[in-house]
Amino acid sequence: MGLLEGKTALIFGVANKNSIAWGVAQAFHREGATIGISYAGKILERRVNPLAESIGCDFVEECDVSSDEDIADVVAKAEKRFGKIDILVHSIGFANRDELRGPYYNTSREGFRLAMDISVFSLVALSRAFQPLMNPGGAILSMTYHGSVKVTPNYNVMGVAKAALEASTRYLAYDFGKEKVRVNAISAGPIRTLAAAGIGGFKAMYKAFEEMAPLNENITIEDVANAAVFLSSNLSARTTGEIFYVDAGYNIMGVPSVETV
Ligand code: NAD
Ligand code: 0WE
Repeated sequence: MGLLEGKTALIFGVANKNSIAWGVAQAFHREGATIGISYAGKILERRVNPLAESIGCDFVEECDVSSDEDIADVVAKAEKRFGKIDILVHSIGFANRDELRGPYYNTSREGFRLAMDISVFSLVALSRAFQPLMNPGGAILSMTYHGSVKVTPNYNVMGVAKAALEASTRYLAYDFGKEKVRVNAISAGPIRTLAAAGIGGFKAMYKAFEEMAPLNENITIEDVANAAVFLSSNLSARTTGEIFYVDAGYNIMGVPSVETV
């Protein structure tokens, strides 16, 4: 029997087959969950529809999380279709590309606002909007990155946004405790997804990551997805407000290893 049998999950942030959110959708399907998918923007529709179909998911809704109206619409549709839900997955991040290079102090006011709105406030807004639909025993999950606590050159405003996302995870965990809903975040090592495409120096960072991490391996969307299964299932029933690292151990290192590999 699957770990998520009888549970309904809504997953935000599927862009294509490389998306972490898509890895999560597949793993949740494998574990017996009923799945709804949300994506941003009409152009993604033709990519996301066939993916959803392949796991027998026919709740596929467009939602731009910077729009209160879009959020209200997807909540109404989810309520109509599912009644209650058990799991909410937020796998969304965005900053203007020109904010992801050069000094952090060059961040513009509007660039800062946009990154915080889409990457952080959206978790708060979705949590509030879905709160009346969440079953006790449910879970809310988001995706973060270690650039929130240690400097990753060029990650810039996204690092600051992830710090706010992780703090939001703790405040939401407190709020939702009385609803018996848990709120956690997965801190994933670098993965070549759409959100990593075209980032200057990503390839070199990927290689350096592999050398530094105790397990000497990069991580995959399947690794993240399996952790998401755990954090959304009853196996993690007393874990909330936590930042759960799926990074081959990279974050525990203080200096790179000088041993021969
Ligand atoms: P991705 O590009 O596949 O996913 C990002 C998603 O955000 C896309 O589906 C995109 O459509 C969505 N999005 C952007 N603006 C939106 C808006 N206004 N409304 C709704 N959705 C919007 O890339 P990914 O790597 O799977 O990213 C998912 C999450 O994982 C992000 O929070 C990212 O910061 C985080 N993360 C990624 C990595 C990595 O190395 N790829 C590592 C750690 C954490
Ligand atoms: O969270 C992320 C990706 C965040 C991201 C990426 C993009 C690229 C395309 C947010 N917004 C955009 N906007 C775009 O236009 N990661 C953890 C992956 C990532 O991104 C980096 C990294 C790593 C790691 C950017 C600079 C340095 C390192």
